[in-house]
Formats: sequence, C-alpha cells, structure tokens
Amino acid sequence: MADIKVYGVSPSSFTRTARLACHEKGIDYELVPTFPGQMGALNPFQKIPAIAHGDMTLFESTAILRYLDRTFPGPKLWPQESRQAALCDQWVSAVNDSLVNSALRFLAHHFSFLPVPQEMADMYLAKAREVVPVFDRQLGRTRYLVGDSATAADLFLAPIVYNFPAIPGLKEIGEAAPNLTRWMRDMSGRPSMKATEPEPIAAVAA
Ligand SMILES: N[C@@H](CCC(=O)N[C@@H](CS)C(=O)NCC(=O)O)C(=O)O
Repeated sequence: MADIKVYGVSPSSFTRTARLACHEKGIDYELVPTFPGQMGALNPFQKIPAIAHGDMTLFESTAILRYLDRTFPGPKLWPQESRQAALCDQWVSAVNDSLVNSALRFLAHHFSFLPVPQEMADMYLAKAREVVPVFDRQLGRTRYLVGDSATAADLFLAPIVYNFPAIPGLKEIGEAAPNLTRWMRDMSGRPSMKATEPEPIAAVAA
C-alpha cells in the first residue's frame, strides 16, 4: 500500500506540485483521480489537491508540501538555513499570489476551466507580462529560485510555466524570458517532472 494518497488530477498544476514533492522526496503515493467539486470532506473549498496519510487529511498545497517535508526523510524541500528558508517562503508565496493571479488565471481561461469575460482574461495576460519578468530576473541571478538547488518554490513554479508554450500570449511571454526558459529546461530534465507529465484533460475526464 502506498504511503499516502494524493487526490487530484494530473493536468492540475497544484496537484502536480504535490506529486512533484512526493517524487523529489521518494514518497510512495497513489494518485486518486478527483476533480474540483468532488472533494467531499477532504476540502470544504472543493479545490484540488488534498492528501491522506493514515488518518490525517490535508488540503492547501503549501501546507501539504510542508507536512511532507517535515514528516518524510529525503531531500529537504525548504532549506535549513533561516534566510534561505525565508526566501523559499517568499517565492512560494509570490508564485501563489502574483503568478497565480495572472498567468494561471489566463491559463485556466484558455482551457475553459475559468469562464471569465474576455476583458478580465486580457487583464490577467497584461499582468502576466509584468510578473513573469520578475521570475526571469531572479533566475538570472541564481540557478533555481533560491540558490543552487531546487526547493519547494521551484515545485510551485514549474507546473505553471510548463503550460506556457501551448498557450498563445503566455508562449510569447515565456519566449521573452531567457533565464526562465533555461531553468524550465533544467527542471524538465528532473525525473519528478517526467514522472508527472500531465495527461490530456479529455483523457482524464473520460
Ligand atoms: N490554494 C490552493 C489552490 C488550489 C487550486 O486552486 N486548485 C485548482 C486546480 S489547479 C482548483 O481546484 N480549482 C477549482 C476552483 O477554484 O474551484 C492550493 O494551494 O492547494
């Protein structure tokens, strides 16, 4: 039996973040295909992912990654040193706030997950044009978002940026970000990224 269950679907970027953490730490897990709205008591907000570990269930991906990092052996997702750990928290939060409220919302609109008026979608894209270069500049200073090794922050960023080439608008923004492109190439070579390659949404829904 797997150590933990991850409830979600493979195209969901937050579900992929939780799964990436399992792969990076060597945690044996089972993906239980669950769509937003089907979470029952696992998440009162009905979002994915959630995890179950024994009698413990948990939602919110930052809480999930912190729990996995504290509970399981394997490479640390957060640096030990306090300044580096704070920078990791900073970038996790920046992805979950600034990038989610621009590029991820536009992506959700593109895939019709989030029906919003076109003007709002245009606004998300315009915001992504301001936000993505901030990540690009940081990745020009350090190999990963925080220093020389991948941390939780990279595991939040990668599943979102992964989708850029498939989405007109985000594709061009990504292409104009050379450091982000180099970093994404590095991240894509990790076994965790290969193991969590999303299935096409139609296949998951079937
Ligand atoms: N803050 C949540 C966000 C999770 C989230 O937004 N998941 C998306 C799928 S990637 C979802 O369930 N969306 C459905 C909705 O917003 O109702 C987390 O970090 O886990």
